[in-house]
Amino acid sequence: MTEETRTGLNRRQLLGSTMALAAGAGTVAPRALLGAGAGLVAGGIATQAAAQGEAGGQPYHVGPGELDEYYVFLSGGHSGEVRVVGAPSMRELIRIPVFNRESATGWGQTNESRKILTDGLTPETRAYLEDKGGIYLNGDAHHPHPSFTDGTYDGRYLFINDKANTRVARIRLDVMKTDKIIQLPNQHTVHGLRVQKYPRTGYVFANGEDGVPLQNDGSVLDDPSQYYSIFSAIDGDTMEVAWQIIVDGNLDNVDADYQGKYAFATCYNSEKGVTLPEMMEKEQDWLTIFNLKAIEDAVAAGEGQMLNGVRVLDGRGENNKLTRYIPVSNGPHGINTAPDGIHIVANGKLAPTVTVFDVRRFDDLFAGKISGRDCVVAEPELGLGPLHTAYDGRGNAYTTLFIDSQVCKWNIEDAIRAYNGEQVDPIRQKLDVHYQPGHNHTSMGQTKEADGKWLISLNKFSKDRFLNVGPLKPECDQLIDISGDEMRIVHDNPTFAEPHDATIVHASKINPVHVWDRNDPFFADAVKQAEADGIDLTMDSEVIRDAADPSKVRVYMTSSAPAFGLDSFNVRQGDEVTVYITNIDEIEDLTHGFSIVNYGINFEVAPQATASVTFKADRPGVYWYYCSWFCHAMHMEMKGRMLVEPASA
Ligand code: K7E
Ligand code: CUA
Repeated sequence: MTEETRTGLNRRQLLGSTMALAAGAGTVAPRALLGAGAGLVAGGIATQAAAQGEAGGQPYHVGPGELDEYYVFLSGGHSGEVRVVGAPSMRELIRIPVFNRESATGWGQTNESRKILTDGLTPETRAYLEDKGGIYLNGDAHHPHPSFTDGTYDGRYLFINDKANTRVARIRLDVMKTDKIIQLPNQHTVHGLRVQKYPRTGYVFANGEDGVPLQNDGSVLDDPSQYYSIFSAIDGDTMEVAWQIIVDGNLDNVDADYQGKYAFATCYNSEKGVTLPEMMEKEQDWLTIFNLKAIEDAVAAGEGQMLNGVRVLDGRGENNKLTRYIPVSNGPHGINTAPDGIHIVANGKLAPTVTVFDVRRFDDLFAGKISGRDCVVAEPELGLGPLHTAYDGRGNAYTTLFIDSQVCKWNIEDAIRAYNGEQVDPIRQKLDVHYQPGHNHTSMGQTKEADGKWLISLNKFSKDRFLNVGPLKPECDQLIDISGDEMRIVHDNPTFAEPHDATIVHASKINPVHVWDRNDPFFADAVKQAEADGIDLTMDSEVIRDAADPSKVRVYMTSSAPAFGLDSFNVRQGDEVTVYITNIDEIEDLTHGFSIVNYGINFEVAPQATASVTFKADRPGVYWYYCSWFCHAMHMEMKGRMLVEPASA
């Protein structure tokens, strides 16, 4: 049942009537009343608190100047970035460039970001990108997940995958900047990504989706019997691949337990097909379970093979000691561990059911005492196209139904009772969402501290939901109040291309700094080079020509509102120029930018940071550089000239 059908009014009618009422009431925000439709219709003019109380809801309006209770980390999908949004307001706070090239911050252009974007590439990729600018320009980010300690978020890092170019990135949450990106060797695509919850992260698990030959050098081509999918565990502290497992079938999504013993992945295409009909042949696919202790023992014993610098073990087939394959209906998609630490749910996708496993039985499964299906404790039929499940910490689960365009709320214990033959219906409510939901996520719902307050449904289609913007429509994120017995949609907003997944983290878990620390490793290379040149970055503005290689010029410049340390500098046509800008302002939010006109250069320098760029001064003439972030009343005057002397003929 939707909000519309309960009140008998559609949103637009309701908005119209509340506008008029709000004008009379003076202080009541229309948006607050809109969400509290039931209270409004029943009681006439109502305050937000009273109306929401009557409807069993919680306040969600965040007024001007008020702060949100949660950070939401949304993947930017094929935009390749991470977006940080506040909940419940759903206001976008910032975008963190990761796999993309970003114009405002200079991500992909500054030396600091290019080091991060290139350091972890495989040698083959490095060679491939050599004549293509050295970095990938695209990324397909799906799964943003913060690091854990003891079953809940610890505020250190956020990890995210790039499906398109087989990479995993780490974002430092203290500065909200990407600090490591690695490309996984031997693997082809990273789809599912989640992290070890206990005792800590620990491992970052990364599913290889597509199968390719182990040595993918052209020696094997159209022979799918020699294609392999790979499961990787990355050490979240060092961002190095700890080990890899060859598996049967294509891995889709992954999650981990609260005991630190197992990771598990949904798996489709157990047929190893390469065409759609081949992939759909069988009725059943698998949940693949990874036994972390057994794998670590095998790695320590030197089993398997070293391949491109990584220990690769074989986890294929029945009764190997590293993995188990539990049959589930064809093509499962999401896999989600409940905050009770016991139940995990595989979402049917092509089947109308979800399959509930009891993680406590996995020990016996590996010991050979029970069979895979003995670990299944429920399999409720929820509707068409179940993709992902979230939890409220009160025993309820919320599953997106892609084809039905609904979120289904159901009770885990009742589903278990029904599976055992009792006459109970586990389904509590089905809520229409708009439209075709993929992931959903509850506040703190992937931790043992699930608080059951908010659910975000990430809908793939928005159709008529917003002003038409032409053939390419935005996606639609909807905020749902799950604090009461009934789910209620309280807000929706368009998003761009396209958040697959999100994580809702209580603000108390994240503690970003206000200005950079001058000792931050992010610009340690610049500090080191300056020291070698006898430069104090916070004091000196100077041009230094390299003694050993005179074609190299280093330009050091402070920036302090409203002036750069140099009004102009001279270089020669053909010089390789590196400009280091150090923002010596200490005031929070006083960011400067550095752009050189017609040289295609722009980047940000936040307070107390140093940022640098290297380019070839191959155009002679006068080129103004200017501060690109509006920093001061005389911001327009914050500029200078680069004078490029023509090479002598
Ligand atoms: Cu369902 Cu990539 Cu998590 Cu998209 S995945 S929806
Ligand atoms: Cu500095 Cu604008």
